[in-house]
Amino acid sequence: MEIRHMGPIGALITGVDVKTMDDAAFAKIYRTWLDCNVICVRDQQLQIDDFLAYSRRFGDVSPHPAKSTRHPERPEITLLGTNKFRADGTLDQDIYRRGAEGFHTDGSYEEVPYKATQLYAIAIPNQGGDTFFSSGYAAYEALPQRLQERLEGRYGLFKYGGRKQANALLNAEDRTVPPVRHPLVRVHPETGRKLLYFDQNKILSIEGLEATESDAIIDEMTAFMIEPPDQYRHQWKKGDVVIWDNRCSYHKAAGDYPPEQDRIHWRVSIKSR
Ligand SMILES: O=C(O)CCC(=O)C(=O)O
Ligand SMILES: [Fe+2]
Repeated sequence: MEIRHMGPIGALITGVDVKTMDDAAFAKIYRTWLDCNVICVRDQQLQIDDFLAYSRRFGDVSPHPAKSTRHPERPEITLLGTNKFRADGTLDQDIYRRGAEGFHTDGSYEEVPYKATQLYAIAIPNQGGDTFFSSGYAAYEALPQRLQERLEGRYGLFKYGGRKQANALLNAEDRTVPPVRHPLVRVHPETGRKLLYFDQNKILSIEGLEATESDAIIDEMTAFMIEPPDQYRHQWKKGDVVIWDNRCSYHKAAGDYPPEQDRIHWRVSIKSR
């Protein structure tokens, strides 16, 4: 097994088969993942059960609330990039640009947000379609001290779709779930490092602040998230298995590939046991 560090975050792992990897090899992968926020294991040939079995080594696999994009027979699997053309031939932007509306974390609308998200590349376009990652640790460190102090001990209110109510992928009955609260400055449960937890697409407000200050801080942090520090840009190859630590990372899809080409992933959300 070879591990190549790709920059301040991100590692590329080759020379291993996740289907047959022993516990010692997995421990090394897991440690690298904690250290690097996001890892790619390249050149994997997986069936759905293989992908789920490997994913379960990280935690419990949990079906995504967007039921319309679940695999028809395997609800734990979300399909990214399938059915992006409607019956009338028009492009469904909610599917094509899923995850491309800025750096975010997954599942901040859940009581316990996902530990990790993992994607397996089934089909990759010949241009565009990269995924960007960045680090919640570096974001916290780079935040102006004034904001670090203002946010310490404070909670954000989060809801699927956020202030824009961008919830087209949810079934109508799933749109009324109440917001949940999460501390905005957190300590990672495994690494012990301090991080900024923020999601511009799902945050509604910061608890305990006047609306004007809350909105101003959210706008300032959203601007900061346009180019957060410590980024890694993943250029996909078919057979890549990429997992990010969703507790301390942000990500976004580039959303820029030729729509007539396929870009398809299997995706799982993973929770802590
Ligand atoms: O398609 C991608 O590159 C990432 C999409 C995304 O945000 C996600 O799967 O959570
Ligand atoms: Fe995402």
